[in-house]
Amino acid sequence: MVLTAKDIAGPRDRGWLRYLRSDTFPTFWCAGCGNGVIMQALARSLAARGPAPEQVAVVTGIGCFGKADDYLTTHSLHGTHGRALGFATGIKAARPELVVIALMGDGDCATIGGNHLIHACRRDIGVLAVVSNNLNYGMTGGQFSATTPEGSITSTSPYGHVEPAFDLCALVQGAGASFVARGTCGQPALLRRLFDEALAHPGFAFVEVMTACPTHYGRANRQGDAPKMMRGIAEAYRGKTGVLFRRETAGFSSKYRALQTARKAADGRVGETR
Ligand SMILES: Cc1ncc(C[n+]2csc(CCOP(=O)(O)OP(=O)(O)O)c2C)c(N)n1
Ligand code: SF4
Ligand SMILES: [Mg+2]
Repeated sequence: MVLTAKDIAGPRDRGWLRYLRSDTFPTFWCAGCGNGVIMQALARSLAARGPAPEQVAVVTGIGCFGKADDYLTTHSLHGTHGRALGFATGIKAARPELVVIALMGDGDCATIGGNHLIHACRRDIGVLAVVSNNLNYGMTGGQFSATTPEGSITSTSPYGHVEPAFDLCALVQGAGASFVARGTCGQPALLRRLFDEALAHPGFAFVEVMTACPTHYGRANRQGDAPKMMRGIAEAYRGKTGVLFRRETAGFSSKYRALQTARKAADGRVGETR
């Protein structure tokens, strides 16, 4: 039997289902993968904040989490690996009225995509960046990424990983992000609150979700089944979740529009918007 989104949602609070394309279910994700938890929390936040699906543009790169746009009724752009934030920046700059969300894996966002990440932070553009940090390249067979902890066993570090990992929240804060938060896939209510706050933020908002890839990282590092892994992740990040940094900002789009209006007024071109 193919489950519909309605079956999964349970009897209450179904407004968020309009963000999900249940005709495409079941998803590509393995049983126990944390990505579904993230997607559901995001759909609930969108429903609570109220933008219609057509006011939202979701951008993804390549990877397991990059499949998320297949399951959403929003606009979607499935880009190339590591470039989700580049595409998202272009969309937000051209259409600042849209809610623009980039959904990325740790490889997509911070390994091949690291350069786009730091510049999106510096630019402080009003994009919500969500990284599903499962500590490896899930889609291609569990290779190590820039967030794989030292000592981990992966398909490309069979003796234990020798490199240290990025702390993504510290990295993006240092690069200029004005909203930085961390949650885990074992805490959906926390995720929902973080997405609510991030969606209300006018500048670059970064939400890292520490999540479970039981198929590769979990199996290689003997972390047990998916529920055990999710509990373990929540425990490991106790005291390191929540909104970690926030500063007041107008965000790129407002600053750009204010400069443009002032310049046009000075040039006697009042009223022109382009
Ligand atoms: C330019 C380029 N390099 C490499 C690949 C192969 N590739 C596809 S997905 C992926 C890694 C995905 O890892 P991550 O972004 O962490 O997402 P996950 O699958 O773990 O959700 C790689 C290396 C590609 N598609 N394009
Ligand atoms: S390989 Fe890992 S990240 Fe990809 S769907 Fe399966 S559990 Fe999720
Ligand atoms: Mg990954």
